[in-house]
Amino acid sequence: MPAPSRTGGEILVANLVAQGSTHAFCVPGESYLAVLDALYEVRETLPLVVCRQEGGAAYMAEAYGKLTGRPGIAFVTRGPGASNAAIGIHTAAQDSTPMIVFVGQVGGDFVDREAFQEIDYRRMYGSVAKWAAQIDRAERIPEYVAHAYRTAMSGRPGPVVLALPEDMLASRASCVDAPRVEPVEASPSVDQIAAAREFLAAAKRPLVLVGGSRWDDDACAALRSFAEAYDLPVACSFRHQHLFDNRHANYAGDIGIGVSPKLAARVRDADVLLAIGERLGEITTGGYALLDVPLPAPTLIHVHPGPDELGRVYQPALAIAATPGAFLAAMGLAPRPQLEARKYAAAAHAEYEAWRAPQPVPGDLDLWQIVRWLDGRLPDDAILANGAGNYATWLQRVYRYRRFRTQLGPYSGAMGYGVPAAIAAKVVHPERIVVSWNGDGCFLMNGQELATASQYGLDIVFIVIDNGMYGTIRMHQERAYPARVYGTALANPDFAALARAYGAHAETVTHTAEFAPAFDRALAAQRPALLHLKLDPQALTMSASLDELRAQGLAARRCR
Ligand SMILES: Cc1ncc(C[n+]2csc(CCOP(=O)(O)OP(=O)(O)O)c2C)c(N)n1
Ligand SMILES: [Mg+2]
Repeated sequence: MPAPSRTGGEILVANLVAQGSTHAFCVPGESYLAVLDALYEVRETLPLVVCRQEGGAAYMAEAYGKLTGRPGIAFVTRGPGASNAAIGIHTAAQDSTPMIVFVGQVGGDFVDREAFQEIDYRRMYGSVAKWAAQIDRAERIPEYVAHAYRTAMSGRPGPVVLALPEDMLASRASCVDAPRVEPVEASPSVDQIAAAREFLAAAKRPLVLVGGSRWDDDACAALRSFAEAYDLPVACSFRHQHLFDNRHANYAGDIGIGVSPKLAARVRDADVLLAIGERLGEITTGGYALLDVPLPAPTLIHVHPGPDELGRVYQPALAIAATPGAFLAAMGLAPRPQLEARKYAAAAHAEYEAWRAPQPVPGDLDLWQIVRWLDGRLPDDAILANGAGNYATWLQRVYRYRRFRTQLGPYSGAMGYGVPAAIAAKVVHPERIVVSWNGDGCFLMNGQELATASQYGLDIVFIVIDNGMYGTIRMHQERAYPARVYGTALANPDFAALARAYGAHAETVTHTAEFAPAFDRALAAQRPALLHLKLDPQALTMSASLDELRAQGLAARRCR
């Protein structure tokens, strides 16, 4: 029997369903009405989440990719919509997250005239996306969608941008849908495993560093058994603490912005460094200073699913193109290494615990205590989402992530992520507690998505840490140009009143002791809830006050 005739929109949606897509995030546009019409038919199996800004929609799709390992889907309109979505596409690229952004495009009859809102997305996103293409013929949609899924998920995952000319979407074609695709597996060779075991067995000061994507529950379980069998300390890269239970006796801490000096020393002093999944980027290497370029002092065993990432900056002694799961399964539980190395793991964990021990901070609201309370209060499967700013360092340093996919944060350091990522988390896991952790600057980058949370009845707890400034930049300003504050102060709205206007439960918290009961009321609200935390501007960093930073900056300037 010949395949039935369908519109491009119908073929596209049928192929997303065939790929197992469970949600799509959008801001609508007249450029892709045929897709919206086809989505209407599958609203039960592939529900659409309509957002208020494409930056929010793209972040949600990116977070969906982190939460599921399959591409998050965003639909945005031509020029303006595609431009707004850029931040999510860039984040997916830096974070190695599978995502597909479909962009409406002018019809073939107007193309290349710079028609209304026309952009060539292949050129616009050519250097950011992993693949950017345009589907010109409806009968080729199944081929493009299958290729987009495979590209987004395989090797080093990343974002794909597919442009959809309006006339192509409305045209009819007869074609067969593509079957569901899985990411291409990459496995180590027998010789590579033997060599890796040999290096580790001889190591006296080994360190495992995990990060990147392509992890799954089995790989995380295998990491745990592997670390226990070899008695290895395990450090997690920036925003990847969820890969290894932070309470585990072998957990050594995270290596990213604000790395503990003792852990940084362990990286420098390691004799064998086993990096699994992490691409060894700028943030994980302390600005390429923790390890020498191109030949690091430790014997580097680099395991990454994308062959292009191996030896990109650091020349490994052993380069293994493999997924974390395939590598760890092949390593198995080989004999224990030297006794000396075993003591090493326990010492690294003791240092981590000391690093998260509270220190005094100025003001009535103590984030050390608040995050410690959350650490005890939240169940293991609670999901915490944050963006970028000094406020995030408390969470990163004090909260102990226990389970895979409970941490959503941008490796790219992009602001505005905490609100939309939390929405994606609650959409994917409605039964779990989701906490959105934001600075005042960060929150207002995508605070409009509170409307989305309210529209879909998502009972997320949004926390806004208000210090009246873009604090991170103020910190850098006081260090480099002390006492010349410019462009970093913020006059803020009443965040609780703002949240109430969106239909959320909201409270303002000014003292540490008020936080716990307010948080419990927020959890019980059964609708979006926001806690506005007023932080003393002096509590600018976890260890130094604003005045101390300024004094240090002034002293440094006198020496210059
Ligand atoms: C989209 C984006 N714009 C700008 C920056 C630069 N930036 C990094 S942190 C920061 C300030 C964050 O302010 P806030 O959320 O209030 O957190 P705080 O540092 O005050 O705790 C800025 C502007 C960024 N990382 N991302
Ligand atoms: Mg701030």
